[in-house]
Amino acid sequence: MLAAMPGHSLQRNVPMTFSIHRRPSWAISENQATPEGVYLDRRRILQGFGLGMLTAATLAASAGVGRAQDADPTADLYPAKKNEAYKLDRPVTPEEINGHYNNFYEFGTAKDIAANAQNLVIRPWEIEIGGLVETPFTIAFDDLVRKIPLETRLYRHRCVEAWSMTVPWAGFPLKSLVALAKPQASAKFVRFETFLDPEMADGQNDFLYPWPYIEGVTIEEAGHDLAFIVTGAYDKPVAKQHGAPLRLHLPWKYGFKSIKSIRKISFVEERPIGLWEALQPSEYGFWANVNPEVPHPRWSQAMERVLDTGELVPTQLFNGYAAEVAGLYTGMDPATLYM
Ligand SMILES: Nc1nc2c(c(=O)[nH]1)N[C@H]1C(S)=C(S)[C@@H](COP(=O)(O)O)O[C@H]1N2
Ligand SMILES: [Mo]
Repeated sequence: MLAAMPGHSLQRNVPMTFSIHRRPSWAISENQATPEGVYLDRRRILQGFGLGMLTAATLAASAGVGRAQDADPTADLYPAKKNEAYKLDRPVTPEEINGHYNNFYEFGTAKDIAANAQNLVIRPWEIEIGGLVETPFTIAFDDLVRKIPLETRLYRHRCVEAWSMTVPWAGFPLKSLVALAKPQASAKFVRFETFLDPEMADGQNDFLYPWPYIEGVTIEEAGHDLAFIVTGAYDKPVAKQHGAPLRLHLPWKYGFKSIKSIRKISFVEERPIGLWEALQPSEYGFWANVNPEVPHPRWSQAMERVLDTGELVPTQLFNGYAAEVAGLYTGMDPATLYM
């Protein structure tokens, strides 16, 4: 049994009628949907995650939804050149698996929010960069994404709920964006904020959560080469359910730190308080560095369940990136680096 984030069961057996009802009116009909990434045995999804009521037709329909729109103006940037320095110890998770097993609470608290997330409007999309910088500015995503060369990196992702996936992300190091922002010497943290639009994202009408989604890292963490701004995945612009048009990925930290659909980046002196920390500080801390020996208050973090295969494997310190990132935390007790 997988663990779930606060107040929610995993809802593994929710019928997929949810996504059918939420299909936007412009969605193409099922027989037009020709998902290009159908390279997996669908029965594996059905069995592996107990989604017994999920039909192949429903899956194909929701996979096709994202392609019903106008062509993405950044599509020419993909595939981005692969950075061979980033290798995996396990296969890449099939696109359709992690494209249908998401945490994006703006679009609902279940894992099957992919269809509902197609309501996310990603153009125009501007990113506000401010706080302790030389000159605050706003930049259109379509301009930003052409300012910094894109690369493809294979990364591991470990959710605090004890499941993991591997993704071929494309994007650029966060440090390149920091350089563009020109922070002042007094900036100690970088604070990220997701959009706030309850009409577009119906999950934001759920007043249990302190919207908008916020996350933060230290300026040193932001300068680490592993900290990555994701703009693409699977050799095309990143899908809406994964946090289009741009999201963060910090592979050595629990997944909730990797904020999606970023609208605002601020350089600040005070440590930012993320949405999960604001909601439940005893369970979700600022550092959130993956550590098999520090249990979540309600479950063990010793093992993780690999998406697709369902295999249980040992969790690794810093999610396997200790050689790269441990130096960021010298002198700090690894056990306290969860909170
Ligand atoms: N804005 C926003 N960002 C978010 C979340 C969210 O609910 N809203 N969920 C987080 C969690 S808990 C995880 S595990 C990852 C999931 O990313 P994926 O759905 O692309 O696998 O996104 C993170 N970023
Ligand atoms: Mo997560």
